Amino acid sequence: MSEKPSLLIIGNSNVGKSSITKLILPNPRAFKGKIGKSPGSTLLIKPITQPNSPYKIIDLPGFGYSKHSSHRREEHIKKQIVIHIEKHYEDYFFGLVVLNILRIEDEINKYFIKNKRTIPLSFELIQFLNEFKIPILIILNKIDKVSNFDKNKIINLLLRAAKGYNLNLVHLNNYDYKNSSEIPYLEFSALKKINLKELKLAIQNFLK
Ligand SMILES: Nc1nc2c(ncn2[C@@H]2O[C@H](COP(=O)(O)OP(=O)(O)O)[C@@H](O)[C@H]2O)c(=O)[nH]1
Ligand SMILES: [Mg+2]
Repeated sequence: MSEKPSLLIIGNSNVGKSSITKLILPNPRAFKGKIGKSPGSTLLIKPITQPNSPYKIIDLPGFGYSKHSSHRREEHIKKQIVIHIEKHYEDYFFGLVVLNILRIEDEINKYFIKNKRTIPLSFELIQFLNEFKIPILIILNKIDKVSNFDKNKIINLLLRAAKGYNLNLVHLNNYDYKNSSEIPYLEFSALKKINLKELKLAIQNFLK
């Protein structure tokens, strides 16, 4: 059934998954998905592909909690994601874990600084994808919304916290494609198309 390999785009609602999907399609204008609309709380898996794209894109919600649904509902979605990945992990050649750079400090403070026995949900998601050997790139989206100073501060905090969970994050520019023990990250702006070329290149590299 899976003719084309799949690219996973995963992250909480409103982080920019649909915006990024649109940017990496060969024909962005033909993109039918909605930007800025949060999907229903059920997991709707609708692969997005275009005739001249060598892969299909599957957009999934992250492990996070949103204001709009109950904790129980979110747990249910998380379970569905787990079931989907367990069943289809072999179809995925690459995954983009999309984070909103503005939300990182809060998440790390909540889970890492204040309560050392919990794990930030983004890290839990990354470890989960790691277990299934799906190579990932962490996209720190919406960097157009922060100053350079704050961007560096947030990234340093993220790298330090990740180390605490044995996750070695390196900038995509310093990432060694043969060393799978490191996880690359890339600061990004879907709005300003910052690092779009680098993202497309990374996808091509993993597609090989
Ligand atoms: N400032 C800024 N806004 C963005 C960026 N990426 C997405 N957005 C906006 O964030 C909102 C949610 O984007 P969307 O792609 O629908 O997120 P999704 O729910 O993860 O699919 C929309 O209003 C987008 O225009 C970005 O890089 N910078
Ligand atoms: Mg979306």
